[in-house]
Amino acid sequence: MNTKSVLQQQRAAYQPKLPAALWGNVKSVFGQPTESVADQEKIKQLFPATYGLPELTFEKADESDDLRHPINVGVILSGGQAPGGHNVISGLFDGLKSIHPESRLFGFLMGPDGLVNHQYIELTSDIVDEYRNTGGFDIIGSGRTKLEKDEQFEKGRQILEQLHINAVVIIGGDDSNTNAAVMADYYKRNNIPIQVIGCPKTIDGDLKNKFIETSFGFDTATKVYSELIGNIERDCNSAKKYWHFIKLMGRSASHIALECALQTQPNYCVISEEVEQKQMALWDIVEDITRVVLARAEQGMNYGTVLVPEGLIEFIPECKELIQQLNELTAAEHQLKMANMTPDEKVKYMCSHLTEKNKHTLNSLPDALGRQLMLERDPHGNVQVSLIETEKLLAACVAHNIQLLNEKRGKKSQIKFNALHHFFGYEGRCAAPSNFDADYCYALGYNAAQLVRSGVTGYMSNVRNLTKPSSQWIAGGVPITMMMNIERRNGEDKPVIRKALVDLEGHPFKEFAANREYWAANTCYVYPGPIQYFGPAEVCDQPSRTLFFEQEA
Ligand code: FBP
Repeated sequence: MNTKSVLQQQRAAYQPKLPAALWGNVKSVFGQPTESVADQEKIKQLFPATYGLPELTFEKADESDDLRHPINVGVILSGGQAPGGHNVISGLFDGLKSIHPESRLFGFLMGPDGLVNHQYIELTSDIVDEYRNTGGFDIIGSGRTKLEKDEQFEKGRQILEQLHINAVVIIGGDDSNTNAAVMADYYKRNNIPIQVIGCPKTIDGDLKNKFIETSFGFDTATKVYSELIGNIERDCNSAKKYWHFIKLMGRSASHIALECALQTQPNYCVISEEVEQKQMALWDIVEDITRVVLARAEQGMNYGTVLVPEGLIEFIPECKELIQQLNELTAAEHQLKMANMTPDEKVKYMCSHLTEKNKHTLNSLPDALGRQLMLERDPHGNVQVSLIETEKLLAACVAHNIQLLNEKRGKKSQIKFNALHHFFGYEGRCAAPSNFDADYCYALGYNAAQLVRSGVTGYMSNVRNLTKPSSQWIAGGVPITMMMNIERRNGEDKPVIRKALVDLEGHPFKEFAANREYWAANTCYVYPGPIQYFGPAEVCDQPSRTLFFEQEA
């Protein structure tokens, strides 16, 4: 029996589009030297071999500008899955073969660990063809190990030299690309001829700046979530008896929630960045949602939809302060002291080091949430926000408010409030890439092959002008150090790629803010339906609303 769905079989034949500059012969055009976005002197010291490199743009060339020889490349998928990863790999594979048919591509297994532990496979055309235009990272698997230590780079070097690999392409988010830059600088300053190239991946949409217009996967994931939200809104509007609290992935920034709100017009959407700017406490958010619930109840609408960004807790000022102090306790000296403690002893130790204010905040949170903040971190030291049930917390607090009101109201004027909860995250991360992500990812991979050919290191593959037809997309590379600043991580100052949060002065947020009161008071749900892969361009090839408002409005 065939294990592929009919759609999968048809979709395998889709030929992703490329920017015109990458068709045929390509020439490299270098721009001016660059500076990091902040903390220039410190970043320069930390990246002595790769700081200040010039931007690079590819242009169509009449003739090949160099001798063509086979290139061997290793590829790593790093961090959370994002739709389109397989197309980055197929684009990279095709790009390398277009440079020389004897070029070879090796995939390191289960993320950075594969490089360090020498676990790899050669990606041949038989393997790559199986995965074209499919979702997931299962072609080689992914992992979250931090690649940052000299010993790891040296262990990687052994296998890279053994396989005669000229370059490593790391497909990852801001943390993984930061590490790509660290590795690039290490090899370059030690005269080790291995290039390192990054590719901007994350459904969270927070790896973007002047040069990286969007990270791949955001488009598809938000389309999947918006379809599901639209379905819930229709159910909600049919039964008219539930308030749906829907948490959406996005570890830090609220781009996913904002994009889904623009696509589906819910009755309420929390934007974490606004919570922080307005210095709202948890109960301020609860009061505001309660206000909307009551206003709708007045109109006889005891139902609605509320979108909650996953990262909210870290933006509520009092929680942020608490998390910042807990982060300091992840520093080495404290870790050493806590090494042999039981979880309960660790909690006690941490509490004894908190300020009175932070102790008070911790005590005001549900127990389970407090323990999660203290104990559960990913390898990059981030709070594991996808485990925190903020949607349930908010719904329970609103229910509490309504109960207090109902106690004061007569039996006949009771407000009905029944909440249901949902969390959408993993549902969207491995979806088959939309046409936008299929094309964008293929172009990023193909372009990465050109970056390797041009001999650069410490660059991120960059394809821009994305709201225009793909033939007009601009391809090139951005030095990764250019996107960096110094931030406090695990109790230490570290160079990291600056995360792009929702810009409250930007067009996407302004569009939302101009409409949200109307969407709250009325029921104007939009039902986007499932991603379409075949059909007219206005149905199949539309970029996200965020990208549209950022680039076109
Ligand atoms: P990346 O930043 O690695 O792309 O991952 C993002 C993300 O999907 C977040 O939205 C989410 O908080 C997190 O990964 C979940 O991590 P895990 O896959 O380890 O559960």
